[in-house]
Amino acid sequence: MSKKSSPPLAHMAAGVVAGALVLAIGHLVAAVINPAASPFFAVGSTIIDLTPKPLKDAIIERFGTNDKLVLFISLAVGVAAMGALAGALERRKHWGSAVFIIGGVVVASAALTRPNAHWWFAIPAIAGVAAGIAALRVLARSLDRTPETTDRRRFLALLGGLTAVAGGIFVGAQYLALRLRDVAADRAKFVLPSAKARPIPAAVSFPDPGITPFVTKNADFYRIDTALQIPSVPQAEWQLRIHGMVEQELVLTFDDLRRRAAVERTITLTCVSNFVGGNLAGNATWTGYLLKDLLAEARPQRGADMVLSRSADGFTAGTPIDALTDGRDSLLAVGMNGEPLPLEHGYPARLIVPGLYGYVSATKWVVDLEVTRFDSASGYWTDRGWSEKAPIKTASRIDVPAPFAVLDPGEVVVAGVAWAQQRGVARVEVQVDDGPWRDAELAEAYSSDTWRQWRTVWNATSGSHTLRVRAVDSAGETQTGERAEPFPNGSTGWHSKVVTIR
Ligand SMILES: Nc1nc2c(c(=O)[nH]1)N[C@H]1C(S)=C(S)[C@@H](COP(=O)(O)O)O[C@H]1N2
Ligand SMILES: [Mo]
Repeated sequence: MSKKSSPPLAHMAAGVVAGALVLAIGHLVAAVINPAASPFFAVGSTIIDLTPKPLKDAIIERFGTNDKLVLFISLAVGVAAMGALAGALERRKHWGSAVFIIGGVVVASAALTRPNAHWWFAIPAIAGVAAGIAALRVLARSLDRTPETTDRRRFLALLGGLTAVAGGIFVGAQYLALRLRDVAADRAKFVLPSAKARPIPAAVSFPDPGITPFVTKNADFYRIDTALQIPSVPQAEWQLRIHGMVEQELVLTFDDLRRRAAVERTITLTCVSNFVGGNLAGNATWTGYLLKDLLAEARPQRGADMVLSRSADGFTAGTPIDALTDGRDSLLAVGMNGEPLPLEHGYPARLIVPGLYGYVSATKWVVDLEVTRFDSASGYWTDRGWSEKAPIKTASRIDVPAPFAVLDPGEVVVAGVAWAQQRGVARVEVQVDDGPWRDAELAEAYSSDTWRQWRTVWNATSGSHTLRVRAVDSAGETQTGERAEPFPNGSTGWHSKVVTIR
């Protein structure tokens, strides 16, 4: 039985390398066909769509916006485990190939059920599995020989060589995908329509170090989406179809848009998944077109109460049609802080709706607006249990002092931001320990759709103290202190911070 005496570990290693080759070849073929069909992305996106809500929340809470990295690492571990199993089973009667074929069927099914999939989305999985099986056989054959030192050395060389080849192919495929659809170069050629925002007065900002800037830099703006790879939509290919319950269906290209008047608006965007005190909120100046004008051209029918927006990669959001037509600054945005939209923030076009959380309104890479009804359509997150309608709740945050700061007694600046989009922040109050709530000083309000800076100077005494903040909106409604999780329609509760004074 010397034929089967090669160590199981060697077979498992062979399986892991063959598994890496499945991914690499699949990724390469997908780079040519459609990056969304890559085994890596197809399975990853399917996992994102299927992950139960509580698990997803736990991951986001623990890892924040590194959630995608966590997913990639889990995928790599999963593929390695499957490869090891295949390698171990390949020792007997090529059962390892069966493992790869079953895996291939799962991957191909994931690819075929992606939004916008075509039958050829199965090809990367098939090509990858074929390459993986071939590699597994070659490696197993090399192991099946009497395990003498020279053969062992040859096996290790083969293993190392194939690992390098798999890695090289993966990196090459990434590069090829970028070159074939160089959307960054396309973005560099995008000319923003001219529009002038109302200037931002200096008085909207306090000079205190560490305070959140009034306008968030694009590079610092939070990013939340289900996209494992950014959809690439070149400007020449982009179209926005407005259809459904309308009198006049419209298909708009950028040439069409350039004949219309553009506007610029500063609006604070907020994610429903933001925990109290979290940083999933940002304020930017958006260049774009008023959605109420575009919708008016399509003439929505009576009875329509929702617009279902859809992205190039199949994400959807259901927005009350009123929020798009009631006169607020709801935008089809193409620019962010004077630049074309960054790729990860929706290039070439997205929606921005003041007063609504992003998941029901802010569709990035938007290509389709269907005028419809809440009783006949629903958005991505609504299908997963989040509320159908989600106005942004009044919130306030302490940014200064920094967490766990240790400070000297005396005058200490406490400062931060507060938001209540559409209503506006009228007051901010701060409490030290169990003392009275005192009014903070407010920076000038830019508009009711933007957050507002606040500050107060506290005469700190030695010891450990708890600072708390709450905002009051312009209707006189005080932010609730009742604690609620983000699910299903936004967290509530007062942000507090413990500071130590020497
Ligand atoms: N295509 C697409 N658009 C999307 C999402 C998404 O997953 N896919 N997420 C939404 C959510 S939940 C939020 S909070 C905002 C975040 O926008 P940002 O990443 O530009 O900050 O985008 C919205 N638009
Ligand atoms: Mo969000």
